[in-house]
Amino acid sequence: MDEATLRAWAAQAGFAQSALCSAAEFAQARRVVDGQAPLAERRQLRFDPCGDDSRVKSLLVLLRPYAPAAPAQGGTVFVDSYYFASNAAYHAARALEARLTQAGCYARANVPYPAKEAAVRAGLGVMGQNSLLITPEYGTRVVILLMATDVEVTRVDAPVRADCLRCGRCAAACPSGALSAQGMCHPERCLRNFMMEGLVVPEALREAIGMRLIGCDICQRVCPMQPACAPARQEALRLDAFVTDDPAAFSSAVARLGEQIGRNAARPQRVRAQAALLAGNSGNPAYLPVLRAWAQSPFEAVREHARWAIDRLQTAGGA
Ligand code: B12
Ligand code: SF4
Ligand code: SF4
Repeated sequence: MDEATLRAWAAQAGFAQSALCSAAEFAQARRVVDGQAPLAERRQLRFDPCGDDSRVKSLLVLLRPYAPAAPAQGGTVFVDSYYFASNAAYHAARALEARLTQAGCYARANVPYPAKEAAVRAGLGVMGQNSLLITPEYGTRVVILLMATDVEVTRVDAPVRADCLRCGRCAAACPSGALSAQGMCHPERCLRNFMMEGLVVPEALREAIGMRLIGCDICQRVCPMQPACAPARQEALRLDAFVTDDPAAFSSAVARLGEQIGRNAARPQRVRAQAALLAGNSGNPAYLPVLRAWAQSPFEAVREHARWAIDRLQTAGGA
């Protein structure tokens, strides 16, 4: 298969843009910036596609753009639209992998290499100070998926027109100071790193999480490189659906969330732990009875977050 056909099939699978980067060159690009090596290990990212499988000649970089999510209001929670798009993109990449395999190509979807690096090398955009890929057409709001293939890179494209103004608005807007002037995101300070991960969230970050169930897009929202775009039309999720003592209602809310953002992301105790934090930030004392039951949970993150939420709601004048 040639590169042009491969990219045409990627478009048919629902990816707005795609491009190849050489797998051999990619391996040479390993950079360890701001002490990120332990992070890469923790996430099990790999850096040597050809070493991992000698059939691999290129990484196909697939971009799926998405519109920003509307902010949470009136009892709803924030789920960044990245997670809806990411779930859809994952399945689209699997379908493309099956089609390519059937056509006799080597293709392995959703491979664990640094996606931004691959996208920059494939000529799809540039790295921004917000530590994200900025593309000319969609700004930073793209899901990047990688597929290892045996297709040779032949294309030589014009250089990308995207830019980062180095205006510093992203770093200034980040509520937890996670972005460095060099453009690295420090995971130990990024709110997203603690959302629905099943971890006890450091106390200093709990209030800043606000009503975010999963995802934070503050450093993207303020970026002048984003194109004008209407908010995504997505189902508004209510906090009440998760902060409930009815096990069937909770399971059905989690199952629905799992269909939308992927079951791996929406695991029941993780959702409950995050919902407990959001209840604490809601200012709504109606959640206190459920939180008192959750404060006895055998799951540490649920228990700790529920206790914190109870304190917060009671201090604010709840019963
Ligand atoms: C771990 C991870 C996180 C962690 C840590 C973030 C981080 N900066 O490392 C946490 C949980 C905090 C996180 C948060 C988010 N993430 Co994240 N994350 C990842 C993941 C799984 C791995 C990243 C990683 O560990 N890389 C390891 C380090 C060593 O590599 P790196 O950070 O990519 O840096 C390399 C290159 O960028 C390069 N590099 C660094 N600086 C520069 C500068 C230049 C000029 C160049 C050329 C190269 C370069 O060198 C590094 C080494 O090779 C990737 C998916 C993937 N497979 O890559 C998604 C990914 C980066 N995340 C993504 C998203 C959308 C987010 C969030 C917006 C989610 C949200 N809505 O809350 C936030 C944004 C936070 C932010 N501002 O960065 C998208 C980014 C899309 C984009 N436009 O760039 C990715 C690619 C997921 C995807 N499949 O689309 N994420
Ligand atoms: S807000 Fe400014 S500095 Fe940050 S990524 Fe966007 S253009 Fe670059
Ligand atoms: S995602 Fe939120 S917490 Fe993380 S760097 Fe961006 S603004 Fe900061």
